[in-house]
Amino acid sequence: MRTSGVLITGAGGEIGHGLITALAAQGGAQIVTLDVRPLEPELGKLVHHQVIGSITDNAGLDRILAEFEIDHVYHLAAYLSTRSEFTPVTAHQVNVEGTMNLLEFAQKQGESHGRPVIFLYPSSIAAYGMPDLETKAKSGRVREEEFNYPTTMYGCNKAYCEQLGRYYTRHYKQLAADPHIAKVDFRCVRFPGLISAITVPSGGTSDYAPEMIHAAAKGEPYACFVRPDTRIPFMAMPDGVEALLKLAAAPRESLSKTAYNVGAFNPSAEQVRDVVLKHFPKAQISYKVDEKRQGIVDSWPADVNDSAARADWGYAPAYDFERAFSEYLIPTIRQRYI
Ligand code: AKB
Repeated sequence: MRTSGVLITGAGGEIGHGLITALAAQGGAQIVTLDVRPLEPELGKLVHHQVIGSITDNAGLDRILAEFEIDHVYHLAAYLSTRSEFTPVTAHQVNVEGTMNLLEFAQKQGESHGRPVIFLYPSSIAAYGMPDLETKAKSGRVREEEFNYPTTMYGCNKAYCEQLGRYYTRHYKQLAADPHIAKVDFRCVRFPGLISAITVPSGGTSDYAPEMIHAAAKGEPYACFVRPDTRIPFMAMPDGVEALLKLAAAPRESLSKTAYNVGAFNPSAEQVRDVVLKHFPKAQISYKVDEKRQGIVDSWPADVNDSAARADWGYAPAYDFERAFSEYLIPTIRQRYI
């Protein structure tokens, strides 16, 4: 039986950790990774082949094209929102030109082995832009078609790449004689803030919640950079990984959208602080608001309507706010820093 090849970019990142572990446990896939750094040894053991390189440089992708038959691409590599604001041009090169390279790679793979290549893309709530706090409070659970006016370079990159993916899947080279020329089957979720018990985030703006938890577990004081009433949706990492795997496995004909909202829980920063203090009573968690980063988070929705994901491919998060902390985050993080 032919082993299906899976390519994961940004494999050493937060989602990559959980995805590699889950795919290796599932078995039946030859995991090939592309990242600028070697994977941690424990993670490296679970993959078939590592390519060290950047998605902005096609050399690594050409090598993978020549050596492996890839049926699934999980394109995780990206600069996150805060980091992208400090280097917007580099963010565009990595987030957009890098994604173009991967879409072209997937198209060429499909042309060479003749099968569609399923392309999973983690977009973000950053693709939204709420005009003001009043509208944010009134709008509640936003739908995919609403408030698509991102205010950050990262958000613009994600929104544009969603459109690129839709082009490669539905309109690629539409003037060509061959009607079956498109080989990319692009599928995308707009992730909320993801919280992992295994890794600490870097370069994002939803990082205040995971940073607060990890600091408390380490016994370090933490100054939260957003106001206590700040509210955006979050999700436990295992649900994020499960969402990608479930969307990848869904029959193409059941998908009515290119990009899907996926929600789980949306506590205020104060509610996160309260649950952290419940588990780490000695934790010193204060507030030192960074008005500019606050502005970014205020432009993101308070919650998302994910009824389409639930209807089309059975998305159903296992962790609500309570369970995410009591059964996943706190026990695992506590273990990590003992
Ligand atoms: C970020 O904060 O940049 C990311 C995101 C919400 O997409 N975690």
